[in-house]
Amino acid sequence: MKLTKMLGLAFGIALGATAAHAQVTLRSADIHPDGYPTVDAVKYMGELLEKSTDGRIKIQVMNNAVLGQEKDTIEQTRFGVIDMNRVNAAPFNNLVPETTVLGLPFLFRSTEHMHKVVDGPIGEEILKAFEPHGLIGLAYYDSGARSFYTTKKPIEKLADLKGMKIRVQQSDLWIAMMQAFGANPTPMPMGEVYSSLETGVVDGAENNWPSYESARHYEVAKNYTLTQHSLNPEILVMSKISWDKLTPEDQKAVREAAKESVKKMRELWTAREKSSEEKVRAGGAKVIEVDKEEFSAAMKPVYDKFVTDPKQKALLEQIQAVK
Ligand code: GTR
Repeated sequence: MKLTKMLGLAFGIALGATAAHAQVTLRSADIHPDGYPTVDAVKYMGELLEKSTDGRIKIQVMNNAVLGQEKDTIEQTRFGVIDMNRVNAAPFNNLVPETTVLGLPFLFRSTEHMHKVVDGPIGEEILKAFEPHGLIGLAYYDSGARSFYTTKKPIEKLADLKGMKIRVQQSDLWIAMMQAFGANPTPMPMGEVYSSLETGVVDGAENNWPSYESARHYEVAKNYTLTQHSLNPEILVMSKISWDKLTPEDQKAVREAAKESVKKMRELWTAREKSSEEKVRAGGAKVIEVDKEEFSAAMKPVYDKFVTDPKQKALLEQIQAVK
């Protein structure tokens, strides 16, 4: 985006928010299409917020990546050009290292375990870590389990990944994880994955059922291997610049609406995981079961590399101790 346009947009928001009781429309980015649970959850949050602020604060969800791919929208959110952003934890890893622990392979024992962690003090601590980087962490949304999918050779055992070009999210953790699996990681934004699979730039990628389905990756990569290697959640953030323009009461209303939308998101997610799985199976995806132990056993180097300082070690131990 051109600088003049960026400034214009930022200035527009500033003007709207200066006068007391001014109308504020918070623009929220998402790469996913209409009807994707994250998109609908933020829309729902907007409805709640509009009600609780007597119509003063609205949210405009700008999905389908109209504001750009995730790495770029994160930067724009830090600069206050975009007010809110719903992004997976992975693209935040390099900026906010505290988020890295959430994506560690085979960390969470179940969705319930992940919920307990993000809903509790550990989750709060990680959300707070966004602030020095110009972002306010508002909430965690579900993202299910990520599994591999490939265009040609199916992954039936760990050795099948050897040398395969696998697309990963733009995060050092994810690059290291693919290397530990024996694959050749190719970081790129989600928007480039379909054509990269189609043209053979990569041999495969990995994602949850809903993204595999909604981005139509199953059309070009039909072998879906249930490794379920990470339950990395989605994170909803707000620009600190936009946040600072709100009164403390309105900030509270934003936080409450965000937290409230989590319940809705979880319902939407459970339903969508099921319908997406059905759709891709009906669409010809071949689903492969594997011995997850074998994949998990290869992950020690990832933990050794990313859980290094005492703070991270403590965080990891706390997460593992959550029953
Ligand atoms: C999806 C996630 C997106 C994005 C995408 C990806 O599951 O919802 O935010 O991170 O994965 O792989 O790039």
